Amino acid sequence: MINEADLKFFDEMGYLVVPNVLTDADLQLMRKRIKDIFSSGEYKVSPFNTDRVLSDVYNAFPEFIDITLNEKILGMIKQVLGDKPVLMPETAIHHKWYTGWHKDTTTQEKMGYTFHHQPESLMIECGFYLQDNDELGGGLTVMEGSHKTTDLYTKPRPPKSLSNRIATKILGDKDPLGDHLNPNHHKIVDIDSKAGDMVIFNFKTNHRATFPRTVKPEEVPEEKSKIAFFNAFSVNNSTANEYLEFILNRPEPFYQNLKTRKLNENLLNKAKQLDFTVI
Ligand SMILES: O=C(O)CCC(=O)C(=O)O
Repeated sequence: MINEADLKFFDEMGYLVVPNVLTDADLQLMRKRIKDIFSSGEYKVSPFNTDRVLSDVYNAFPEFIDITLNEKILGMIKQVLGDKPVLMPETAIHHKWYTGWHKDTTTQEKMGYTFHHQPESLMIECGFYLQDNDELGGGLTVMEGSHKTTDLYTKPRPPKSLSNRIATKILGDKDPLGDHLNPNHHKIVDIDSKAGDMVIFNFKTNHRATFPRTVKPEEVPEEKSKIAFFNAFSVNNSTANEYLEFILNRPEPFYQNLKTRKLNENLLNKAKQLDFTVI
């Protein structure tokens, strides 16, 4: 479970790792099933999926409901967000997919939404990485405390300074001095998560996928290939509906399924059983 010190850490740093949340059996089952979904082409069950990202996971693959939404997991989500947290319709699986630096509020900020700046607004991603995060990547990299600083990713990147260009040449593009990426000089951390840990992060935390350091992404061996399962939750106040309105207006293909989406019966039952909200 999460203790007071964990909650304080989450509040200050904008992320938290809870070790050993998935059982070994569930972890192996999820890895195998997800690899099968991609290798067999079953991911094409929804036209909104790609061979890298599955959206609206619970509707197409309800077998993941019991594993990723159980009493222990919801108990911890409630410790962070309070009673009746809202599961947003954004459950996703990333497969060999690596994102660059962003906040999960960057797009809404760019589109002119401001509800995430309200003091009572809080949304989190709850991720399960199905491999250790190590030199082959496979987890999350964050800027500690960046949920408290302005979103710089809404603006086009300024040209790199001379010192940054030199550092990049020497060190490669590995956040060296990062004057355009990290002007607030947050500490950058590759989160030391192990397969089956739960990684929680604030939507406003600057983050990206941890890239493999020793090989190219396409050279990561299959047994270590990156698979991550994400649930987005909101505190139970107007944030959830405002966020829903925002994603309903997002133009990307990934979000078009929301317009005709029906809530899955198993998911509704699970929400009733564990006292959380689905919209
Ligand atoms: O795939 C990852 O590790 C990063 C996930 C991410 O950027 C996101 O869920 O917003």
